[in-house]
Amino acid sequence: MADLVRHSKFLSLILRHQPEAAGISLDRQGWAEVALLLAGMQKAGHPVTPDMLEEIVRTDEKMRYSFNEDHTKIRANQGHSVHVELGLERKAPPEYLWHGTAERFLSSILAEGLRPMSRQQVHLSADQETARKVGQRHGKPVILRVRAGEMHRDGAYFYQAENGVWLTDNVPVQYLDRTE
Ligand code: HQG
Repeated sequence: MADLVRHSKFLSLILRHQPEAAGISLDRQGWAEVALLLAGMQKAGHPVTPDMLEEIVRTDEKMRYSFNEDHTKIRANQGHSVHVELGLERKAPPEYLWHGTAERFLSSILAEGLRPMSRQQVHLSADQETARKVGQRHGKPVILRVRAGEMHRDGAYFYQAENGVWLTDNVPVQYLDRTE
């Protein structure tokens, strides 16, 4: 099991940030060829069989990855730092979304709003519990409420990734409320 986690972290690196670490490239929509990916992972010290890859995708607790229909291609559902066009449809968000961050980022966020930082878009959670977990990854968590409905009515675009995570380009500070 520990092996699968190690391989999954490497997979995330390849499919979101650094495909060249497995000697492969992603297409414009972020897809990698499974056969090339597995060969590249093997060379990089991550021997993963097709069955193991299926298991990694199926059991991932955040649904980070998707296959295409015939499972010859795979991509990350969100979280990229490399430029990809996920082809998501714009979608009207719920009235409120949530962003979990750490206390130490707060003054900067309250000065300039939420920015994508190293990723392509700002990631927002549909519920507070998820936002708390996201925030905890960075330190003492702070949950911000995003007035997404209002932002959308004001003309901002929202997208929802395959795994339910909401995405938008940035969140100006006037749509943010600190909850705790
Ligand atoms: C913060 C994980 C200073 C932002 C999660 C966050 C998520 C600012 C950090 C997904 C800022 C970036 C994304 C500003 C934003 N000044 N700091 N103006 N604007 N920040 O990891 O949202 O496990 O890139 O609050 O579950 O934490 O990778 O983004 O704290 O879904 O699959 O800059 O990643 O999923 O951190 O997390 P991240 P995130 P995975």
